[in-house]
Amino acid sequence: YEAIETGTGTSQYSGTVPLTTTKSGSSYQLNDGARGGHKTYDLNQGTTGTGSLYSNATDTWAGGRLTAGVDAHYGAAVTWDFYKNTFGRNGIRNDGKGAYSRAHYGNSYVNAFWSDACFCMTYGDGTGNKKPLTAIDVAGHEMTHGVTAATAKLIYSAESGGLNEATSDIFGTAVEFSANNSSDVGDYLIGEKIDIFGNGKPLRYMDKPSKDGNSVDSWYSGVGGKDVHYSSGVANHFFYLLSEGSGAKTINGVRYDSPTSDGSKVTGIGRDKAAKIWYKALTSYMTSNTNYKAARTATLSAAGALYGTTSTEYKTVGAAWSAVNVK
Ligand code: ASN
Ligand code: ZN
Ligand code: CA
Repeated sequence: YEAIETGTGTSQYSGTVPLTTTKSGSSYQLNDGARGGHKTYDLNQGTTGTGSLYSNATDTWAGGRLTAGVDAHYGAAVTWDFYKNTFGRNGIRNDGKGAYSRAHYGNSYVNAFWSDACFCMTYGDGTGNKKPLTAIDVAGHEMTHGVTAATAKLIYSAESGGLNEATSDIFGTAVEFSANNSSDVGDYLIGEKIDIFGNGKPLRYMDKPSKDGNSVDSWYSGVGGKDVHYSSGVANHFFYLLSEGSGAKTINGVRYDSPTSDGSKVTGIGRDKAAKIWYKALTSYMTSNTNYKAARTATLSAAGALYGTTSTEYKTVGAAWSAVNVK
């Protein structure tokens, strides 16, 4: 007999978090029976297979190799809850089945990735094995690649690849806000907790993507030739403008200043509505070859279906795309 339990974990980035676990015999496992049986494994620096399912004598998870497992298990739970509570989506493939997560991949591996082949999430430990890439926005980003693969299937190159990446940044960010975690608060920065550069700077900025030195703030002919993590800037910027509007703004203590490519002013409709529009576009209107111009059409169709074509929401979608030069 296995019972669903609620344990407590000490995470690396999110403070003390609740964990849904399973009691099996006299020990506990990171096996989430409330979210499709999502399990978290310790790869123990390996790079293949599943390593070992995290288990512990008590339901209090803290210290050593457990830490990255705590973040990974929690990140999968808040991502599941975001999709369920916000869109009624029942897991990554909307079939009620949990994926699984693998922590401690490789040695000083500075990346995290989703794989459709294993239907699983994998996290490296970062530089010197000290900064696992297990923060909430990274977990939400990676698992969203699974959602995109199950829906629009945006091809991971050229403009559709930028849209694929942006979809992961958009919902990774939405997961981070929805988790409402006081140690890892919501922001429009990507990877601000994992310190990949070692200087405290985030990987990406949605209010002004060019702040990272590589991403683009607005569309131009040939933008699809950029790495997908940089061409994504057009859509990340669109999403920020649609949510929060142009100009300066402070949210959860972070200062943003979002420009427009044509000097126009955009008034945001809020991130919840913006996320609903993007999700509807992703799941109803985008296809594998959708490019930026087609994304404009897809999100307008989504806003029209959700709010009507004479709504402020519909008009702001058009204004926000125009502000990133997608006309
Ligand atoms: N962490 C990266 C990403 O999700 C892995 C990759 O380059 N696909 O974008
Ligand atoms: Zn990605
Ligand atoms: Ca973030």
